Parts: sequence; C-alpha cells; structure tokens
Amino acid sequence: MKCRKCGAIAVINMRQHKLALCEEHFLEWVLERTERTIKRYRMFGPKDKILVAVSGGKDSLALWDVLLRLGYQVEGLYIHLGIDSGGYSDSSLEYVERFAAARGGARFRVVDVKTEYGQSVPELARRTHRGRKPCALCGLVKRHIMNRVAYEGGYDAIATGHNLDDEAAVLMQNTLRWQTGYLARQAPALPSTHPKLARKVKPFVRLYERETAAYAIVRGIEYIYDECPYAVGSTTNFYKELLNQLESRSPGAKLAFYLDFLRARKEGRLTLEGDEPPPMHECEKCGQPTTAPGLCAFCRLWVQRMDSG
Ligand code: Q46
Ligand code: ZN
Ligand code: ZN
Repeated sequence: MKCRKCGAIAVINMRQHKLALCEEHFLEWVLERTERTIKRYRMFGPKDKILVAVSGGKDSLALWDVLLRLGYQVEGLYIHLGIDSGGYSDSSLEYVERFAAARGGARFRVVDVKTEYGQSVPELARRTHRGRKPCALCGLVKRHIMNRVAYEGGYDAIATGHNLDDEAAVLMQNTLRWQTGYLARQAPALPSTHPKLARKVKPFVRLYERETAAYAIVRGIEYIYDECPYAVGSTTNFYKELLNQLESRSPGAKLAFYLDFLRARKEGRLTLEGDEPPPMHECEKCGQPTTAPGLCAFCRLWVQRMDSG
C-alpha cells in the first residue's frame, strides 16, 4: 500500500476515508484534522489557556502532543485516583512524567485524591457504594477536580482525549435507552454555563481510536497499554465492539452515526430536553456550581463517608 500523497510506503490505510498515508503525511493529517475540529466547533483559540486531562493512556497523551505541536498554550492535569492500591495509578503517572520530561518539561500538575481528600476513589467506593464498581463515583470526582483546577488556575477550557469510538459508543448507549438529557449534553464542545465552570472540549472526536493509537505509536509516545482494571468488561467496551462489527461491514458507519447526530442537532431537526441549562447555585462547602441548593454531589460524598465510617 502506498501513500496517496507521496507514493512512499503507507503506515496506515483508513478505509473510512479511502486514504492510505506514510508516516510523515499521516502525522500531518492528524494535526490538520484536529485543528479543523478545534475551529469547526469553536473550541478555543491561540490566546486561550487549555488544561488537558491526561491519564497516561494513548488518547490523552496524543492529544497533549498534538496541542503542543499546534502551538496552543496547554498544560496537563493528572488525577491520581489510587486505583489498584496505587499500582495502576502510579504506573500511569510515570508515563505522564516521562512524556513531559521528553518534551523539555512540558508543564503539568498532579492532584492526588487520597492525599488531598483522605481516601482513594476505590476506598471511597467501598464505603459509599458498598463495593460496587467505582466508575460513577470516579467520573464525579474527576469532573469536580478538573473544574476546580481549571477555575483556580484561570484556564479557559478543559480538553479531554475522547475519540470517535468513545463518543459513538456513548451515543449508541444513550440512544438505545433514549436518555434525552444525556444526549443533549453530548457535544464536542460544551460551553461554560457558569463563571466557575470552564468550557469542555474534545478535539479528537473526529479521529478513530485506531488513528489516535497509530499517531501515538508513530510519534514514539510511550503510554500505559492496559486499561484501568475497572474498564474491563464495561458496557462502553461492549458497544465499541458492536460498532466495530458494523464498521468492518460498512467502513465509515461509525463516523456517519456520530456526525449525522451532530448535524441533525445543529440544523434543528433534533431538539432534546436539557438544551436549557438548569439554574445553578453555589455549593455551601466548596463553592462550585451545583443544580441543587446546599452541598454539591462531590461534597455530599465526603460527608456520607464520615457518617458511614
Ligand atoms: S478510571 Fe475511573 Fe475509568 Fe477506572 S474507575 Fe472507572 S471511571 S474505568 S475512564
Ligand atoms: Zn507520504
Ligand atoms: Zn461542593
């Protein structure tokens, strides 16, 4: 297979785009496609300060690399969740450190949940969720910390490495259950709904997981290969497999599924409940915006922890 641009040996063949590219032209293509996505959805500009949430995995490190190469003002945030008695979280942090060191000390900060709040995410889940999978809780903790760090550090946007496979799987999950509230919030860029909440953006939404992985490999980015142990067997992974079956029969199906959803919303052919943000209050304890008066869901967790422990 040859590169369509220069005729050299191709490193990737993207059937969904009918495009094969060599190393050099593939890297260039990823940069251009990400930049176009950032502009199309008005994610941020060169003057904005971006906080990229990094997990040590391929998507977030590739995103950090792309944003640095595109010249954006970007800094990393690693949230140490204390997964697997620290083993999984410790080794993913090492990948983040190595990545930053290899880029002349790219700036990032670390928030250690246990050090800062007294318990790791699995410990907190054992107490408050009776040992059920910590994912729902983990999502809540991560969102709270990202919002706090972005607000305190004066960042304009929080970027995450979600790729097309992630977004299409969530879209499928939400559609099968007609979760209109969730569907309404599923967007490549979520505007800020409160002065204390930064914009949320996903610059990789138009890249397949296979493409972000290829980018990381071609760029020589070392990343944690294993998934978080709690992700194994998750519903999202099940939907990803289903979509991959569809994709192999019909290349481009995944991309069309997601982009047609965005288009239908933009053109007003699909209106969803939840389009209007609910009124916000500030949490009595941490000051972060919350929909209900009193304590926010994050602060309630720790109060609950003390009661039950
Ligand atoms: S980190 Fe946290 Fe994920 Fe692990 S505990 Fe679940 S939500 S699976 S993205
Ligand atoms: Zn080429
Ligand atoms: Zn709070």
